[in-house]
Amino acid sequence: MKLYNAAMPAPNPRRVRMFLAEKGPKAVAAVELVDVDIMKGGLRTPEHLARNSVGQVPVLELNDGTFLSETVSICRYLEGEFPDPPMFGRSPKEQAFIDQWTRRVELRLGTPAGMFWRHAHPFTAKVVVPQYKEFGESNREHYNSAVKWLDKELSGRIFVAGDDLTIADICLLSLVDFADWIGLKLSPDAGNVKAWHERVSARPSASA
Ligand SMILES: N[C@@H](CCC(=O)N[C@@H](CS)C(=O)NCC(=O)O)C(=O)O
Repeated sequence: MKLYNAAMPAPNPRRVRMFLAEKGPKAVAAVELVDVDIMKGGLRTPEHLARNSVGQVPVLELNDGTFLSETVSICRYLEGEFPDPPMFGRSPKEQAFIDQWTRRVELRLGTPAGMFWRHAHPFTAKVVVPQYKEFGESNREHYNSAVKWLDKELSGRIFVAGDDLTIADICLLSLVDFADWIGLKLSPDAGNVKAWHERVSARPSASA
């Protein structure tokens, strides 16, 4: 398999690399990384658009030549190929709760961070035309209140969806780090989120 990838700070390919690292060396070895240079227009080439018509990374090329996009969908496929350790849950109940948390991370925190990035950050000004700066900036507050909500939820919990690291933690780590990089810092009073962040960042997979 091949993973069309982009280096840090791109948050989504990082999720797949981290997922593979958590699955272990056999999974890592099964996927060749092919870097696509976002800054040099690599996502807009006919070759890449044929892999993913949306023009984004990551894309996983399966061994039969099929292209699969969307980070969580890619990880779900890899979960089937490399079931241990399970990161999408075992029982229907575990699976549903992990799905709930993954969606909450993406929707409640990812949406305001994404809107801030697209509409308030100078880096995207050339590609997001027009940028609605006031709207973009308004997402800082939405992100902060989502972090505040998450901080309460994480009280007494080791990982986002319970006692084991799951896809929800991987999504949250890459999101919090990317948000930090674009200027959305964790509030100093988000103690539970910070403790969780230290715990997950300390894993070797965090630097994959
Ligand atoms: N929903 C997609 C989002 C992928 C995404 O936004 N990838 C970024 C890199 S981290 C990208 O390709 N951005 C370029 C663009 O959207 O033009 C997923 O989960 O894979």
